[in-house]
Amino acid sequence: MQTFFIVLILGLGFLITFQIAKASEYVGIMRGEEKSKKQTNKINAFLLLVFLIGGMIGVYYCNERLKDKILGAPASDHGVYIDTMLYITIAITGVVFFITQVILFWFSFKYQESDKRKAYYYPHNNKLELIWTVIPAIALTVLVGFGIFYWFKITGEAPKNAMVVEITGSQFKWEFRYPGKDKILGKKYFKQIDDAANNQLGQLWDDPANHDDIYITGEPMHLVVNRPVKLVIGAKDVIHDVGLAHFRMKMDAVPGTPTTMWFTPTKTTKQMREETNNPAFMFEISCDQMCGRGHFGMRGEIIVENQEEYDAWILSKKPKYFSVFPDRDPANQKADTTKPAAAPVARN
Ligand SMILES: [Cu+2]
Repeated sequence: MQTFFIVLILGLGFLITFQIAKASEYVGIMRGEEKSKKQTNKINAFLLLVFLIGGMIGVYYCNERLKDKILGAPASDHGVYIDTMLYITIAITGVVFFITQVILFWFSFKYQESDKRKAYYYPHNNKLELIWTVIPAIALTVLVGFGIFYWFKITGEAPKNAMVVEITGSQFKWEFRYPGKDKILGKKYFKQIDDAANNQLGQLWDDPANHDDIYITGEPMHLVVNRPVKLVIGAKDVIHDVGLAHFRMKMDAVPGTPTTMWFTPTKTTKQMREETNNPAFMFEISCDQMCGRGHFGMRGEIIVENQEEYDAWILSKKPKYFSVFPDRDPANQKADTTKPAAAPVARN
C-alpha cells in the first residue's frame, strides 16, 4: 500500500511538473507570437505608406511617359465636346481618387494597432451617409446628363446640308456606298447579296435610286472638310463597330438594324499630316468589336479633303449599276451606237 502511494505521488508529481513545463512553453510561444504580430503590423503599416507614395509616383510617371502616345486634338466638331467631357470626368474622378487614396493609406499607417490607443466605436452617422450619397449622385447626374445630351445630338437628325455615306462591315472588310446625284441610297435586301452577281450589298436594281449609287471597297472613304456627314452603318454577318478615333466617334454595325451617327470633319488629311509631322497619316476606321479571327485586319481609311478634290474623286467613280449592266451605261452606248442594247436582266 505504501509503495502504491509513493508511486502515485511520484506519478502525480511527474504529471504536474510536465503540465507546468508545457504551460510555460505555451506562454512563451504566445508571448513570442504577440511580439511577432506587433512587428508584422508595423511592417505592413509602413509598406502601405510605401505603396501609396510609390503608386502616386507611378501614376505620375506613366502619364508623363505616355502623354505623347494619346491621340492629338480631335478632328471633328463633336470630338471637341467628347474630349471636354472626358477631361471634366478625369478631373473630378482624379481629385476624388487622390483624396480617397491618401486618406485610405495614411489612416492605415497612422492608426495601426497600438497599446496606447483603443479603437473608437463609431457605427453610424446619417449626416455623413447623406453627404457621401447625395454629392456623388448629383455629380454623376450632371456628367451623365451631358453625355446623354451629346449622344442624342450625335445619333439624332443630321444638318440638312449633310452628305450621306453608307458603311457596311463584314468579316473582315468595310464597304462604302455613296448615294450619287439623287442623294438617296437605293433600297437593298440581304437576300440579294451575291458576290458572284457583283452585288455585294444586295442592292435592288429596280429601285431607280440605286442606279447612281457608287460602291467603294478596298480604298479609303472620302469626306469633305467642314461639311457634316451622316454615316448609315450596317453589317452583313456579325456585329462590327465603326470606330473613328481621330473624330472621337464610334457606333456599332449591327446586321439587320441600320445605325447612324453624324459629325463634321474639321481637319483635312493634309492638315493632319502637317500637324502630326507624319507624311503617311491617315484617318483610321477601326473595327471596335471583337468580330472574329481577322478582326485586327479590319482597318479602313478616310481621306478628308476640300470640296473640289472630293468632286474630282467622286466624278472618277462609276455607279455600280453600270458595272452590273454595262449596256445601260450611256458611255458605252455612245461608243457603240450600231448595236442595239441587249435587254438587261434584273436580279431581283
Ligand atoms: Cu469587325
